[in-house]
Amino acid sequence: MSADRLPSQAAQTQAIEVAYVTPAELQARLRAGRSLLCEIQFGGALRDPYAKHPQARVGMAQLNASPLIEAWLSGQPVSYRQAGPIRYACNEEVLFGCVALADIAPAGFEGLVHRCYLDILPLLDAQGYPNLLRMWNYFPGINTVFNDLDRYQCFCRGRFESLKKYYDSQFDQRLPAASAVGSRDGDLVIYFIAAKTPGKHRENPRQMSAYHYPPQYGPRSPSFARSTLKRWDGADYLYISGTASIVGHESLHLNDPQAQLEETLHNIRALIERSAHDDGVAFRGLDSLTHIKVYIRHPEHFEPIKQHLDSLLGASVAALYLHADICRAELLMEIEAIARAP
Ligand code: 3EB
Repeated sequence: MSADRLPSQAAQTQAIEVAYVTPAELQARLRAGRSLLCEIQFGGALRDPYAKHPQARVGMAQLNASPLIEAWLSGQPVSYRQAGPIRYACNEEVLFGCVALADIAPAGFEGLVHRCYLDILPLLDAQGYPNLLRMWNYFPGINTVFNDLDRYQCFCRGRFESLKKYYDSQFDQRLPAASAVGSRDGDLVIYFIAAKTPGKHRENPRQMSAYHYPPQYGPRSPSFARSTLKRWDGADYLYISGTASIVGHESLHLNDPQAQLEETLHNIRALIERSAHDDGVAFRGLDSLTHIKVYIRHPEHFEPIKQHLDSLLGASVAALYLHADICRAELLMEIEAIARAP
């Protein structure tokens, strides 16, 4: 159906696409008629602090040579709105939202997360985009311990309580794909894709569902799906959550970045293959990846990781490399990705 559409027509109706681009490349896309759904900058300062579109700055340095913007674009007209601290952009199919909150003192962090999620969820219902597909969560001090829990565990409890309260008996089925990663400084930044129509949340056969992790990882388990499959704009998209060297529920290959990378890729391959098989989508393993974000704890691991990924995936995959803390102290890296078919 979309194959006999002219590319220009398809581009005009495109609901959503992501681009990792320089500011100049972004300007070119906007001049070509694209609209911004949201702009995320890693490190540095906001390009245009008074822009009308949703945007955020994440306090995370980029390891790539030239700094890139994560730009979420639409070929359809977009309207911009705001509800309290949540800024969002809507088109015919998606609502893209973004919140940046000054990260308050340790004792208040869990409550901040809880309130933030309880602001987001009813807004999505009220606006008619009730289906969360993908969420990103960034905050500083993710491995810092406060009152026997680290901030990731505090985050997980705040997120769990709000999602459980809101989704109730549908909790397991409605959790979206997500990333939760530690920044160096700055705000708690949460951004998300919600849609009028649902996606399909898909788990990884090699990993226990994070929402079933045993209590050794924290009093409330991480509330996210391993991936979300969504068909739009004439193609199938698999939004793959942050993925690390975890098999079952255990971290593997401590202190071995190369082995962690290979285990992570094994997990991503398994997710893609599971969806290809169960959903009958024509994914071709890692060849179907279009975008990756690679979070690296120690900058000295960047070169070997990039070399490995370049030789495995080729130059056609857009990549962002970020200096970040991973939620478990023993994890050295994490990769999130998007796969597309055809
Ligand atoms: C894991 O598999 C590694 O808490 O939202 C990856 C992706 C991870 C998302 C989240 C955590 C999250 O448990 C960490």
